[in-house]
Amino acid sequence: MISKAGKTKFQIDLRRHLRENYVNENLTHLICEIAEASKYIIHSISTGDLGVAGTSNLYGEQQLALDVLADRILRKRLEHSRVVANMMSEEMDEIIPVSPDCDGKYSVAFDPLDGSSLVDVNLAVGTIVSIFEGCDLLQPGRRQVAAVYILYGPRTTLVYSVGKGVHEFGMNMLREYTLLKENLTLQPQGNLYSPGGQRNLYTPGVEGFVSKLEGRGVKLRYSGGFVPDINQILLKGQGIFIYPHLQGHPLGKLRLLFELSPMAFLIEQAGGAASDGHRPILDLQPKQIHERSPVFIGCKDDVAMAEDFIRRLENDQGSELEVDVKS
Ligand code: FDP
Repeated sequence: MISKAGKTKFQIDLRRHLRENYVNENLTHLICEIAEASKYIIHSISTGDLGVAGTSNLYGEQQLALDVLADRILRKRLEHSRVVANMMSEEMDEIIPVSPDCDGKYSVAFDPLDGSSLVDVNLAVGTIVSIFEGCDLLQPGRRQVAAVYILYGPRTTLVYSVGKGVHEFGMNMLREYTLLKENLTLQPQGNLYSPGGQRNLYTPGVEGFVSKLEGRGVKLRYSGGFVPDINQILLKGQGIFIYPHLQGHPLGKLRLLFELSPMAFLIEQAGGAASDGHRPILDLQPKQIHERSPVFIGCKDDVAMAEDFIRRLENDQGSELEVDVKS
């Protein structure tokens, strides 16, 4: 409950907030289970082994022990939730069936520990979750019914949307999530930017766009972690994050299903936009689980400006955007 002065009169926990927003019982249960899992993940991050697990994921990247742990924690929680039909994790190479009965159930795609290369240097990391109704996970992000991320920074916060605005919760001393801010909203244009990828590999449209931003006096604010960088934009109410197509890497780096779709859902809910440089991220039909896409995400006008630069300076629209999971 928010008073006229914008102050929280008393603490509203996550479950209560979901109920007060008429979110159905199963989805409420699912989001609360994800929140429960995050308590064990933050515990592992704070106290766990930062060494290498000795395994590697699909892309040949070494998995830190914490990736493996976070993945296991979330998977177990979802498996036993009784409301999940299918799930897939950024750390796995195929969809994991949980229940053959899809009725009233949800399918969940998640990145258990995004930004894991930042763990050893003690920078902020996060968990990202995308939720669809029924069994199908290979759907455009616009069909998500909910998206959630948890940011493990100096404080642990959870941000969710079920398509009725974007809301931020903080973990208190009792490890409960209580409401911090409701209806996070983005301005049309921002004064900060978070650019991923190497600048010397930028294509003419992206280089033109970034130079234009810099000419406007926009400040560089990049943490190297997708969750804290998106959280910064949502909480400051402005800014743009890009991980563009690069020379030699036409699909950029970030994964559509585990990272981009859920963040695009949240950013659009806050009045912003997310594009692959040509069309909204939420309209992209994924063909493969680990598909990647370039991304320009944040304030609406800034995203539109990025698209405009790419349209004018790169005439090979979409030609390079075929599926490439190896690059
Ligand atoms: P990480 O590899 O550390 O897990 O997609 C993952 C991600 O981090 C994002 O969190 C981050 O924005 C991006 O990759 C950083 O990419 P670079 O390795 O190119 O810096």
